[in-house]
Parts: sequence; structure tokens; C-alpha cells
Amino acid sequence: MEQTFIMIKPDGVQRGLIGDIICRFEKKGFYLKAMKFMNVEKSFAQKHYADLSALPFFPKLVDYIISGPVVAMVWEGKDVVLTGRRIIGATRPWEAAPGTIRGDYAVEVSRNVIHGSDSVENGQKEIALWFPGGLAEWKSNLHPWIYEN
Ligand code: IDP
Ligand code: MG
Repeated sequence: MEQTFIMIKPDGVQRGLIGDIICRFEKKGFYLKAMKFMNVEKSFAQKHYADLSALPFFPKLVDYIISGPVVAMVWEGKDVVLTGRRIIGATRPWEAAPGTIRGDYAVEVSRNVIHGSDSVENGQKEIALWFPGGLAEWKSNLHPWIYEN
């Protein structure tokens, strides 16, 4: 099944949103495959956002990500990359629909609470970067109540 990399950014941690965010992914029917609470080194944040390194806000973005601990996670499920992005909402919180994480909890694009992979391929790259030791192996006993197959 598909996997995505989700990170609660330092503002989400500081604001006490960890439980709510995990709850949304869990209740939807996705499976948690890895999670860690950690501070990120500057060089690591630069690597994670390497695709954006030419953009003017890149240095500020890196400083934001290293400004406090983050929660890094891997979630698994059918179409979890796209559906995860829908749960998160648009990059710019003023464009994010109510009911999405950013729509409900964020105001500024530079304080938008959460990261989610934007494609299956980038998800695999990000998972390999953040969880080089691999993921937890398990299958929920609720699986047949969430998925037909
Ligand atoms: P995404 O997080 O929705 O995938 P990206 O375009 O990949 O959005 O940008 C990565 C992150 O960079 C955003 O989540 C946001 O925190 C930050 N960012 C994006 N655009 C801007 C901007 O115009 N100013 C400041 N920060 C931005
Ligand atoms: Mg992105």
C-alpha cells in the first residue's frame, strides 16, 4: 500500500496540535508506520527542502523548521499521498478549506503547521531520508472494516 511522509512542524508542536493531527490521520483509516519526535539539524532541513533552495524564502523556511522539535511520521493507506494533502489543505492557509488542518489552524504560509509529501515518488525519497532504519511492520486488525481488500 502507498505511504507518505508527514511532519508536524515546530509551530504545530508548540501549539499543542500533535494529538489532533495524529487523530485525523488515524480516524480516517490510515496506518502509522513510523514516528519520531526530534530536533532537526540545519543541513538536514536544507536537504529535506532541497527542491526549494533557489526560492527567496528558503533561508527563512530552514530557520522555521529548525526552530523547535518536529514530529516526523510515515502513514500508509490507499491513496494516502493525495488524501493526506487534502487532509492538510492548501499551502497558503488563507486558501485552505475549513475542515483541513491548515484551514482550521493556520494563518500564515510561513507558519502552516504541517508538511506532507506531494507525490508517491517524493514520499519514498522523504521516508528514506527521515527513516533510514526502516518502518514498523504491522497490520491493523481493523483492516477489513476499513478496506474491502
Ligand atoms: P507544501 O508544504 O504545501 O508542499 P511547498 O510549496 O512545498 O508547500 O513549500 C514548502 C513550505 O515552504 C510550505 O509549507 C511553507 O511552510 C513554505 N512556503 C511556501 N511558500 C512560501 C512563501 O511564499 N513564503 C514563506 N514560506 C513559504
Ligand atoms: Mg511541498
